[in-house]
Amino acid sequence: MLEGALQGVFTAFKKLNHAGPATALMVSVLMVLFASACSEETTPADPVQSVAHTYTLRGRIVSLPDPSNPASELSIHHEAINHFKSAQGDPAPMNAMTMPFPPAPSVSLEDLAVGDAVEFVFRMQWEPAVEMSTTSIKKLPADTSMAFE
Ligand SMILES: [Cu+2]
Repeated sequence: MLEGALQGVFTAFKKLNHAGPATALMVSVLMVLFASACSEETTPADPVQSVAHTYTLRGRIVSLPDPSNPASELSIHHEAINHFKSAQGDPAPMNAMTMPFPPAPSVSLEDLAVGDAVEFVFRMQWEPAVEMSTTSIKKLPADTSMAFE
């Protein structure tokens, strides 16, 4: 899905480079529409726009980064994300699943353990480059149960 979205953008930019003024104008108009439909962070003056969506999610920690193992990572079994959006801003609901949630450098995982129920903020950036980051995370009460449990 990510690759498809990126492909579309690259194709659009390629066309933009070789197109005449009318087409370039049309593409600009489309990009403005796209930006306004697609929320939180946009920088309209920039030819390569930033497109990102932020979600507050719940899940259970499956693994934590281990400094002695570079391949280790924060992964979380997250609840379904029914309001997840594609790069174009279209609904792209995600089922509950375990996946990596790379923490932003400012985020501390110190108090967390595998099996903890957590609430966390996930930022999905699509443009100018695909980038996923967990911008905050907090432990929920031990008796919290998830929708998938
Ligand atoms: Cu997922």
